[in-house]
Amino acid sequence: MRPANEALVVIDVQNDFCPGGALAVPGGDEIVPGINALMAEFPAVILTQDWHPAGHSSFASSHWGREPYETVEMTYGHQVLWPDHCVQGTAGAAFHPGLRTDADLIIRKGFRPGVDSYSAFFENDHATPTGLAGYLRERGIDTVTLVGLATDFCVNFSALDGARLGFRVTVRENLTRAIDLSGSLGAAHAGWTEAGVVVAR
Ligand code: VGL
Ligand code: ZN
Repeated sequence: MRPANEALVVIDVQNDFCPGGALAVPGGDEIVPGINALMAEFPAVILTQDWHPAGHSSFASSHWGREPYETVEMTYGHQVLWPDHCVQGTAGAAFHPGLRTDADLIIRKGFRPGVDSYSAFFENDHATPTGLAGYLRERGIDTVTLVGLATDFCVNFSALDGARLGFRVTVRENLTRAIDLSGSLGAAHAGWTEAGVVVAR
């Protein structure tokens, strides 16, 4: 067992991000057994769950004449438009059925209609907190390992925000899978190097 200052944060291992889902990440389901095994090593395990209301502003279907994977300008900056996914209470929003869900905490994100939330720490305005940093600090946790979906979106922004907040962050990249939209995976790697995020395999 790792020391008490360490947590495993499992990002968005949900049906809609797995093959057959609305926003399927290639090989998204392949990481489930490895994540389950890794959970046993950590004294704290946190799951995140992308959790959008119907008609969420990150959905292309909410923008007239727009298609999924186009980018629009929101008040908080660029926003990729996604297929409808992880709608609250649907099967697509549920965790992959093989994922261990006996975690200490489940952080839901993306529930505000007008702002998307990739990071486990902040909404996409980079200002509104999810509460995760406070939870970790109150438990004396300063070191986090990230796994889950997708490498270049929710894992990436969680890693960068975690590092910015002063946590020691490792991405266990073999237990992530990427969307890789117009160079987003390469950009993620560059950002991690700059932010001091450690990549492990
Ligand atoms: C995610 C796009 C939209 C993710 C969530 O979990 O990486 N990507 N919502
Ligand atoms: Zn989403």
